[in-house]
Formats: sequence, C-alpha cells, structure tokens
Amino acid sequence: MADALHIGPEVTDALASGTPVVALESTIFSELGLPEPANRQCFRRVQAAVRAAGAVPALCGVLDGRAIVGANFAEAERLFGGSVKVGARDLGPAVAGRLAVGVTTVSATVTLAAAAGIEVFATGGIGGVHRGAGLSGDVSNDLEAMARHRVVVVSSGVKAFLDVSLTFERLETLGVAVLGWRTDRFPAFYVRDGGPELSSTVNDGHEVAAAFRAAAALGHPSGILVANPIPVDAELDRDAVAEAVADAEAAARREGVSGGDITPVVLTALTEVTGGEVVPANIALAESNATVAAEIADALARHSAGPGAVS
Ligand code: PSU
Ligand code: MN
Repeated sequence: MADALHIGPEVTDALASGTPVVALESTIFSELGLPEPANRQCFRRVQAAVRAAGAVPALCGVLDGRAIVGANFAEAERLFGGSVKVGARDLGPAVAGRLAVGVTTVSATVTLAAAAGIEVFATGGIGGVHRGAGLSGDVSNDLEAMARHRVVVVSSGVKAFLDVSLTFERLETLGVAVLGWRTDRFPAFYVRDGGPELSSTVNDGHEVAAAFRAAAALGHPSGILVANPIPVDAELDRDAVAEAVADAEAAARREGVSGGDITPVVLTALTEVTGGEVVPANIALAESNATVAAEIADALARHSAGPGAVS
C-alpha cells in the first residue's frame, strides 16, 4: 500500500537535503488537546518556533485514509477540527477504513516519523501510566512506541494527571533513556521539577545527538525522551495544579469515561476548573519544546548517522 503514507513536498525536500525536520502530533492541536482557539494559536507558535530555529515542521495526522507527514495549510485546518484520536495501533485500520480525519497521538506520530525518516518529535506531554493503573491497566502506548522507534521525543514530562513515578519506572523497564534538558529532575508538566531524579542531564542539542547516535551505533533500538521543564515565567503553582487535577478527575469519573476518552475529558475539565489558566502554560511549554527539538534536529543533521559517528 504505497499510498498509505504521504510526505508533504516541503518535508520531502528537507529530508533529501539534510535540512532538520521536527515531527508534530495533531491531537494537542485539535479540540481533544486544547480548546478553540487556543489549539490553533498553539500550533502557530509551535511551528514558528521550529522555523525560527531553522528546521521544518512536519505536522502529522490521517486524512482521507492516508497518513500525512507534513500537512499543508488546508490539511492542517482539517486536522485541527478532527475528533477521532488515532494511536499507533489505529493507524492500519484508519488507513484501510479510509478514515476522513484522524488526529495522531504521540505513539502514532512517533511511528509515522520513523517511517518517514524523521528523527526528532516535539509535543507537550506524553501519555504514560495512569493513576490506579494497577486496577485499570491503563498505560499509554506512547511509552511502548518510544521503545520501538529510534526517535528523540521532546516533552515537558507526562500529562499532568498521570502517575509520574510509575511512568518513569516504566520508561526504565522499556529501555528508553530520559535526558533532562538543563535539569536533573523529571519535570512535572505545569511545574518545573516535581518528578524523580534523572541520571543524565544535557545542555545542548549536540549532547542529545551524541547520545542518540551512540545508542544507535551500539544497536539499541529505542528512542530517547528529552525532558524539558516548562519555562519559568509560565510555571503554575504546584498545590493549585494538584487540586485542579483532583477536581478534573472527579468530573471525569462522574461522566463515567474510560480508556482513550479519559485524556480529552480530564483536559477539558482542567481548563474549566482553573478558569483557563492551564491553557497559556500548555502553549508556552509546547513552544519551548519545539525550540529545543529544532536545536536537537539541527545537531543531528551535523552528526552523521552510522557507526562512523562514534569514535
Ligand atoms: N498531553 C496533553 N494533552 C494531550 C495529550 C497529551 O497535555 O492531548 C495527548 C497526546 O496526543 C498523547 C495522548 O499521545 O494524549 C495520550 O493518550 P492516551 O493516554 O489515551 O494514550
Ligand atoms: Mn490510555
């Protein structure tokens, strides 16, 4: 099915000429991730940040039964209005069933990035181990996808309402390295340093590129998670976030949602209970991650692939 994947012309040219490319998911830019019009604003800021750092953004999604890597303006507009969430396992059925509009999560986007030959991906927060996963078994496929594909994922930690410690442990189990971007603590999304201590800190894109190329040269099959804390001036109050998350989760429980529906419902409730305070924080961290990802993509473009890169 040669038609299953469509790589946009700008991204095709960039990949051919060695210009850095940063893959972007579409779920966060749909109403499943951010309310209108913040979703579009967030995308504009993220893609401008990627371009300002000299890289080409590659927005991913599913349109008319094709996986798109590098949506053009009209395609992006359709994705922003999408409401069908597509994870990695949904890609095959979405294409075969000619799904009209599907927004891709981290797991699906990392899969598409790898298929297209893109090595860096930026998002806000990844999915992970939900609280109470011991009973519900709810663990995002995002973690497994990072273990399976050699892609650098830049995020500000995991979604605010997950179990950060269990997610961190799972990343270790799966063999995904976590590098702290100028930090030695795993960031807690809206808060800079709520999480576990990290064993590796990186200070620039070249340090990430060196670790990524070395892991590949040694045959390690997994990606790397770069954990970039939310910018200082956008950080929210830790206790207020904890309280808002508890309220939002209670609201989701009352609605009786489960599985993949939990994230959008809790995110919507979180926006409501904080009076919209989480929205600018979300945009600021996504923009910062885009800048960091573009710097890493630039460094990777200079560190040639293959064993020769390690000496
Ligand atoms: N984090 C956010 N907002 C989001 C998501 C994560 O702050 O919208 C999305 C991402 O697309 C992520 C997905 O990949 O949620 C994970 O969903 P699940 O837990 O159902 O795997
Ligand atoms: Mn889930």
